[in-house]
Amino acid sequence: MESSPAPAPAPTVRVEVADAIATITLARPAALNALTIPMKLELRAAIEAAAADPAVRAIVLTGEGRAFCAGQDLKERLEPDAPPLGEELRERYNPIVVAMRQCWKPIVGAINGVAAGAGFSLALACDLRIAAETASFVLAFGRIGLVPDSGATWFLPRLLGAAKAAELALLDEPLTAADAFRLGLVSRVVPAADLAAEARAIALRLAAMAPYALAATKEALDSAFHSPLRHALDLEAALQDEAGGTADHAEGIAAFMEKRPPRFTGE
Ligand code: T3D
Repeated sequence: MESSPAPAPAPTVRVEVADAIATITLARPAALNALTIPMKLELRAAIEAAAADPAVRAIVLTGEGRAFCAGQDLKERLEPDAPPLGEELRERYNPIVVAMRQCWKPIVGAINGVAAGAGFSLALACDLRIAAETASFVLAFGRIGLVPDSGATWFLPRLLGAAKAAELALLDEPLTAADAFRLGLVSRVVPAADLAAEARAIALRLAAMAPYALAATKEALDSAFHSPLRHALDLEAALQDEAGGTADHAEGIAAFMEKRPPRFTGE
């Protein structure tokens, strides 16, 4: 008698698309959404699919349960066939970060709980971050004899300045949500019960804006991180040429003249 095929493993990343927003939820709550290899592949695929989906104009990244993401699943690392760390970064972590930064749609991190290790890095790779009062952030790499990765050493000095970045990275100092707000790492802190609604409200605002202008703004901000003023000015001018040629720009002007809200279509 033929045996029936093994059931497919449960997805560890959930995606819901509604009202032009893709909500991507890390969904291994019993392990604080620690990242396994299949989960990393699912997360990258989810981001790339949302980036390519014409029905999506903004993305929310969040976690299920009491954590945002506890970083690498340390139990998986103990498995005998665990790949070398550098390979894991090059082949699975780094492509997620690149997909998030190359995605031309804005990504709102709804940080619902602890963001540790590469989970902190994922939060940093979002365009905007809002946090529940119960959220916290810790690099945690030093505690296990590792180097902050998945973009943490790139994002943190740029977002917080060199001194604070060094304190977090070298001392593994944890941050509460209130600390993160004070440092400018998150845009707002809300009661945990309000986080999903607040993230949705921000994503809805973004989804109603002119998509090309948002994409070009994201590109200009990223580029400015590492380019001289002269280059930033040139890039702004080139992107503005493009934005100025869109139907959405014409619609924005028309709406202003007619004293009504604009209806941006992405054209
Ligand atoms: O491939 C590579 O390794 C290279 C890439 C590395 C990137 C990285 O992310 S390295 C950093 C990895 N992450 C960590 O070191 C964080 C480890 N976790 C913690 O420090 C703490 O769990 C937290 C600060 C995140 C939360 O603490 P707490 O007290 O709220 O929860 P807990 O009791 O420690 O954890 C609850 C459960 O989640 C527990 O499982 P159990 O005992 O109830 O069955 C714990 O084992 C599990 N868990 C938490 N973090 C991880 C994890 N399981 C696997 N991997 C984890 N990272």
